[in-house]
Amino acid sequence: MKVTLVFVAEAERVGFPVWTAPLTTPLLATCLLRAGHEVELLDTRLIDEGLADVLASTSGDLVAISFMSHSRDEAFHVAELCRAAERITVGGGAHPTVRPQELLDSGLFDYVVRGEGERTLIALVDELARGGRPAQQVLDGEPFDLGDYSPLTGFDAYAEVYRPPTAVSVAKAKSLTGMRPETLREYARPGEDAVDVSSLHTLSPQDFPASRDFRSIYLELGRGCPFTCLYCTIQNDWFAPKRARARPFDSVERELRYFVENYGTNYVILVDSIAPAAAEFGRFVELMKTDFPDVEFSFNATATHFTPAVAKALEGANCLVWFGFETASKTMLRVLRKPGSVRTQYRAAQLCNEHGIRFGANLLLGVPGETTEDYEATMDFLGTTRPYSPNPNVLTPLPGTDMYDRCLAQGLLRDPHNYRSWSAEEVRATGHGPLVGVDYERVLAYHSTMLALDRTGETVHVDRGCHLKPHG
Ligand code: B12
Ligand code: SF4
Repeated sequence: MKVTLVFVAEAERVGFPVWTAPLTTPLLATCLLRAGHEVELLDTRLIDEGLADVLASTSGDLVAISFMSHSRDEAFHVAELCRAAERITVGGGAHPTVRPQELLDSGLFDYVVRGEGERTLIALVDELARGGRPAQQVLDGEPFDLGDYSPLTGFDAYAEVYRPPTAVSVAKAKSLTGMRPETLREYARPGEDAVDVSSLHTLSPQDFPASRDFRSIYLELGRGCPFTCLYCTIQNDWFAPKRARARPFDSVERELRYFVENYGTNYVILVDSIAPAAAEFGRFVELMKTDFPDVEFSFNATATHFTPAVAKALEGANCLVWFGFETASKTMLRVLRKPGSVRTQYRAAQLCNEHGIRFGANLLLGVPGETTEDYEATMDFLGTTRPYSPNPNVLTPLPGTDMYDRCLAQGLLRDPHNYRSWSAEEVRATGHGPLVGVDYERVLAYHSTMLALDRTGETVHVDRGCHLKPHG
């Protein structure tokens, strides 16, 4: 059977709409191919215009659509177009997992897969290919045996993402930078309609925020997070099992080598919720130090997992650690059900500074009940520890989390059915945020003060949504 796998997400906007190809659909595609099915990939961010025509030109009998909550409306539109063409539609990913009934109630989806899709999607496609029709519409994803995780290879749909072009037309450069064609012509190659992307990297961050050439990939060492942070979708074990599972190291290493050798990958982003908890994390760090010293890598860690042994192993590695600190207020840490304590956060940051390890700090602003004292405790922490990159985010409660349910019950959600993430810019422009009763003027003031502490000296983030930062 032929399957069209569609990834629906928000464009990463700056420079190129997709900076890093997702793992999700290439991994599902690899599993489907291994099971003997045909596959084609589509990513809505790479379609400039004419989505309907592009979809109509695909030929999968079944269209499998992956999306997070904030992209629900676009994903429903894709499903609508496919349904009109009488194709079978299947939804999967974070939003279908937390709100399966919403998909069925829309009448646009034949099936919804909750949680991990590798085995369940194949079982579904196998059955449909045999002419069967599963009785259930909501299928619980059977956890993937990571022992079966084949190394991924490149897919044509993402060729320009794995290795972005070194030169673009003046018209493209205009759309990337918003600069006038006359000005851009000064950067163009003599007599040619081509601007070297390296010259765009020299522009001010307002015009072109990336100051270097990123050829990045996402990579998984394993899965599982034992914690239940109040605001995070991963708190649910129906999203993915909480127990730790490790991917065979050989599979990780082969995938990494493939992308570095074939696409010149120079940045690896581990998507693991807590990378140092992965069984082979130490081996991975060693491999990066010895075989790929020029390839930078970033990963998520909790303060509790950042032990002296981990810090020692990372000394001299070309890496950036992202800590989900969120706050340094004792009260707020408890409210958010974060693992560890303020003391462990100071210890983790201190270990980084002692061992010369660059670290970023994910921070949540606008949590109901947060006081000026709470914000000041976080400012003290940032001022003392000086993360390389503080990354403040406005809290938008995610459906399927206890944070969302509590805010809903207390009548705090401004628009419970709008799942879009709020950026500080949107809060500034509208004068309000996703929650009622939160002092967003104060949120914005701290947001700016935190950003001002940035030490990167270069802009490597996308709208501060941070393309180089998978987050827990
Ligand atoms: C890497 C990552 C990112 C990356 C890359 C995202 C991407 N484009 O691929 C970046 C940093 C860009 C990112 C950004 C955001 N992310 Co994010 N991200 C993750 C993270 C850490 C890992 C995702 C991943 O790649 N996993 C590995 C792949 C193989 O698995 P998977 O995607 O989970 O898919 C599996 C199943 O879901 C299922 N499945 C998925 N799709 C489909 C489709 C079908 C048909 C089927 C059958 C099955 C299926 O099968 C897959 C294999 O098991 C998760 C948290 C986590 N640990 O899972 C959050 C997570 C997905 N992100 C989340 C959010 C909210 C965001 C942002 C909105 C945050 C923000 N405020 O800006 C943005 C939006 C970005 C965008 N452009 O649209 C939430 C989603 C919650 C929700 N209800 O939707 C998560 C769950 C984090 C959380 N703590 O709650 N993110
Ligand atoms: S925020 Fe990180 S540590 Fe907390 S539940 Fe989510 S993935 Fe786990």
